[in-house]
Amino acid sequence: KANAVTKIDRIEAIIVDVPTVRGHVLSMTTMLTQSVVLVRIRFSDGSEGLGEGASIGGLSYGPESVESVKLAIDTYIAPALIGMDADGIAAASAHMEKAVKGNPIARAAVECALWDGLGRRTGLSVAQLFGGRVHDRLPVAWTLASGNSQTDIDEAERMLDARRHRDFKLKIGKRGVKQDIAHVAAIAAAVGDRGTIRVDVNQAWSLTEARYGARGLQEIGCILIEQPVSRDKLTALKSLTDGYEIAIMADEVLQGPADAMRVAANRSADVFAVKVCQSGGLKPASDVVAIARAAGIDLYGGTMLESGLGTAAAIQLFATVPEWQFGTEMFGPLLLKDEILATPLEYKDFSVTVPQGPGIGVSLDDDKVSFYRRDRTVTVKA
Ligand code: MUC
Ligand code: MG
Repeated sequence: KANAVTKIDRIEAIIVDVPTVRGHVLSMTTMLTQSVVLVRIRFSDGSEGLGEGASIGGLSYGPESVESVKLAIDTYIAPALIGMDADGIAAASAHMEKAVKGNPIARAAVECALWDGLGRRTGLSVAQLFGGRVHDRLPVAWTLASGNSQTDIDEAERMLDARRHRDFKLKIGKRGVKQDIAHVAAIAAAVGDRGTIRVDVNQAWSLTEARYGARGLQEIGCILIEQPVSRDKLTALKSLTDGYEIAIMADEVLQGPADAMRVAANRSADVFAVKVCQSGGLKPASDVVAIARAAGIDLYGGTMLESGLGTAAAIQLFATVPEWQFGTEMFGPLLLKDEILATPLEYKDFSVTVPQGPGIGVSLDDDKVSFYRRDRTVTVKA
């Protein structure tokens, strides 16, 4: 039938656990493994779409975990979407928002898979579906978070030598502010003019600590502080933004366009960390970008430490945005000990190449997925 509508037939959500290359020490937890949810949608014409939802450190980073993401998809999102028009992403997203409040990471994983499916069916990349790329490559920062200053300096040297990264984000907030400033100062002095230094506090500071931290960090040449205070403390965030030269970036506070509007309305931050998962999908993330651009807020392409799949999806969208004043941190797959894409993303010359090809432009290595899936069945020979 020429005009038969392609429908959403089946939505599968798989939790995979992949060890990290080293312990990733954050203010709230230390990650030894990254867990993500891979989503595969099968459509009635035989086509497929892939998406990914990730968070960081179980429930220590934010209100969703991979377990809650899988539950929301299996129990609420899949039944609501099965049978809907595969190409009607706006309708499916509206339906999903009606069926599931909050849970942006779960919604994002499914929405990404719908865009991937549409791209594969039409032969267009997700970047093309979002207006076309304006970049072939994007700059990629690296996070130094071994928990030890000298180990971090050695790691930074290796990244500079390999021309893999020159912008470094340091995870702080676990130790006292004074110790943290000394740690950042040591790394900043070692890196010198070869790169830039930023920090992510992951909400750990009170306003008083943050004031002391902002003053100290700007004096040693650190260029940005990410989410210094709790995501509930918008007034505190604004007072830091207004009070210091160092750029203040919003991360955890941005759970989609409505939060972006709230932060932009009072100009409570200088920069948005745009995260596809945290925003609720590619389209809402593009709305967050639009709000920032309209408000004169700078942009940074953020990650939830997705594997190559979710990272590639975000790269497709980020490639359509003219200016990322603070670059991106699309290094997720490089923090993982093993690659689950059939062909890894290309990292060189301090940047990542935007994948070519329809949809998100990547495919999974099915053997790796079988190996790392949490519910894998191991067959033992008798
Ligand atoms: C975060 O809070 O931004 C992003 C990079 C990284 O190392 O951790 C994440 C989480
Ligand atoms: Mg952050």
